[in-house]
Amino acid sequence: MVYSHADAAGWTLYWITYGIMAVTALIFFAMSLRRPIQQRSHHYTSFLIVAIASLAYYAMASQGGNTRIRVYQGPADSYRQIFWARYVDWFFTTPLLLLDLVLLSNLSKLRIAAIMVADIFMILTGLFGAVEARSNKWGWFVFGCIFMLYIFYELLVNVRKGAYARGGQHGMLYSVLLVWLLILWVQYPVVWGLAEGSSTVSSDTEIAWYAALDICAKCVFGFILLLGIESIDRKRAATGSSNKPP
Ligand code: RET
Repeated sequence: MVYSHADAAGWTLYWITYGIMAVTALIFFAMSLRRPIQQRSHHYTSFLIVAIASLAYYAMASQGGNTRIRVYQGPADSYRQIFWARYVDWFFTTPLLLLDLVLLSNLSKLRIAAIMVADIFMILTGLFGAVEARSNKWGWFVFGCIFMLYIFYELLVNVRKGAYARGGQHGMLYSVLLVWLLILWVQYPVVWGLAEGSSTVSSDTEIAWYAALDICAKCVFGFILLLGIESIDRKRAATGSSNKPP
C-alpha cells in the first residue's frame, strides 16, 4: 500500500504553527484592550481568526482532524492523508478575514452577505473535492475557482470604491491589504491542486506551504490591519477629525 502522510517534520511544523497562532491571538487581544470598546471591531475579528486557527492547528498537530482518502489516479491501494480540519478552520476564518477587509469600506449589507456566501461555498467545494476519491474532484475544484474569482472581482471593484469613499487613508490601507490578500489567496488552489487534487507533492510539503500561507494570511494580515487602523486613528485624533464609519 502507498500512503502519503505527514512525517515527523510535518507534525513539528503543525505544533510550531499552533504556537504562532496562539501567541498572535494573545497579542491581538492585548492590543484591543488599549482602545475604547466601540473601536475594537477589527481587533476582535482578528483575534477570533487566529484563535480559531490555533484550535484547528492544535487538532492537526495532535494527529487529529484527518482521514485517509484513496488517490484515484494511483494504483488501487494508493492513499493520501487529508486534513479536513483545515476546512473547518477556513469555513469560519475566511469569511471573518473578508469581513475585516470589507469593514474598511462602506459596502451595503447585501453585497457583504453575497461575498461571505461565495466564500463559504468556495471552502465547501474545496472540502468536497478533497474527500472525493474519483476524478470528479476537479469538478468541485472548478466550482471553487469560480467562487474565488467572484470574490476577487468584488474586492477589486466594489469594495475598493467603498473604501476610498471613506477617505484616502482607509483607501490606502485597503489597497495594501488587498494586494497582500490576492498574492496569498491565489496560492491556495495551487497547493490544493498539487496536494489534495493530484497528490503530486508530499504531505510535509503540503503542510509547510499551507502553514506559511495561513501565517501570512492571518497573523501578518492582522498586524498590518490593526497597526494601520491605530495609525489612522492617531492621525485623526491629532487633526481633530471624526473616525466614525459613514
Ligand atoms: C480551495 C480549493 C477549491 C478551489 C479554491 C480554493 C481556495 C481556497 C482559499 C483559501 C484561503 C484560505 C485562507 C486561510 C487563512 O488562513 C478551497 C483550496 C479556489 C482561497 C486565506
